[in-house]
Amino acid sequence: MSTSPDTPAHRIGARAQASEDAARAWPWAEKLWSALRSWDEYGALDVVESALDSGLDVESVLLDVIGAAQHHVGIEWAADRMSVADEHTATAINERAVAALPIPRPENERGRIVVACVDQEWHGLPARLLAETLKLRGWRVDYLGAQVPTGHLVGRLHRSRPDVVCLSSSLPTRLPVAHGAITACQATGVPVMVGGAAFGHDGRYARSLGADGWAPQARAAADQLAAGIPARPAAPRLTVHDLPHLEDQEYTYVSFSASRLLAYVLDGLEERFPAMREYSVHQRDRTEEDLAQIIDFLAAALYMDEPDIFSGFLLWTAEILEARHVPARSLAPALDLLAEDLRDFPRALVMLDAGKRNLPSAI
Ligand code: B12
Repeated sequence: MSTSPDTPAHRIGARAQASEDAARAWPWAEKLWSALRSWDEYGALDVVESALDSGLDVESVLLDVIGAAQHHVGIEWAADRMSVADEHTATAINERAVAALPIPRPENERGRIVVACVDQEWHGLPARLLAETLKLRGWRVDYLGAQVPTGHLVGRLHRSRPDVVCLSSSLPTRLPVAHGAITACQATGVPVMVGGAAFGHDGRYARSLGADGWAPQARAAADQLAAGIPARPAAPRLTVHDLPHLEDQEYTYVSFSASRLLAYVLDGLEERFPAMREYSVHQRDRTEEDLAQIIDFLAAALYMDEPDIFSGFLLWTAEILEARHVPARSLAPALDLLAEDLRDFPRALVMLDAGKRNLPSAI
């Protein structure tokens, strides 16, 4: 995977500029957050307009005001201070705010970039922030939005022949799909840059999946692309060439047995965690949803051979449950049940054990 060809001095300069912009933008991000919290769409648009009038540049309003406020939405939702409906409203208002920004047609286009979320990935806003940033930096951008089926994405690349395709994913459970999308896009001869929270804070999952480039944020991505687009990919390859451990079939087994594993754990939990017998229908539904996600994250961790993906998600789930006053104690017996069913799968057992040991001791 190519690294940024710009110099360290350039990078430090760009980072200092970005943090200066972020500091100037912060009061506006707080104002926007207040408008989002009170579902005040017109108030939010006024904040954006005033921030621009105060001299903040459009890119800073996009990333340091709208992006920062959106990030805060996630923190408040996780802490149960915002409902899912509040989060949806805030995201919709922020999407409107992005659309209201003055982003002119570039006079001399640098080249053409396709920006898309991988299939099953609904987090379109992070990709949209990237797409608008690239437009501001002079690229012609085709923004394809959330959950783009890989076959249709490839069809578009054949027709529009962009210089690079930027693939976004926020959830690590989409990494197997992202891998298929990366190799399929590369097979068309178009280099692939990836980003979004799924790829890890240091981009290590992007490297394992053979992407041609990765950046942590939209600004860094735009800086890298301005310094030079990644090289055209080498010969087409199969996904298993990047991840030889997949030959053990553990990922395939867990992902194909997900529904059966879920039913097995749900049945067994009633025995091991008697408090569940008193659960309301709503609590039962939530538990089922959480367990389904735990199995999906185990599958993703097996795919990548990265126990941290699983352990990190369990910790996150424990925090989410505790914030909602749902006992997170049911996690440990659920992991035991999974381990019993998956007793012939050594990598899964290591991950389940590491995940259990990593849970907060109070659980
Ligand atoms: C809004 C939101 C949603 C919305 C998305 C709507 C939309 N139009 O985007 C909806 C409601 C659909 C949603 C659904 C879910 N969500 Co959600 N969501 C969020 C939230 C609050 C904001 C996301 C966002 O816009 N962030 C703002 C931007 C600025 O984020 P960013 O990643 O930093 O973006 C930058 C970089 O990543 C980079 N970048 C992005 N793409 C690319 C691509 C390339 C090529 C490059 C180089 C760079 C790059 O540039 C961006 C700008 O600088 C986050 C919380 C958060 N803090 O992010 C949770 C969050 C991502 N969601 C989460 C979850 C769990 C879910 C659900 C599973 C919930 C559920 N139980 O159903 C579903 C899954 C849906 C799916 N299949 O994808 C969790 C993920 C937890 C985890 N451990 O992985 C988070 C972190 C919430 C939390 N606080 O815990 N969600």
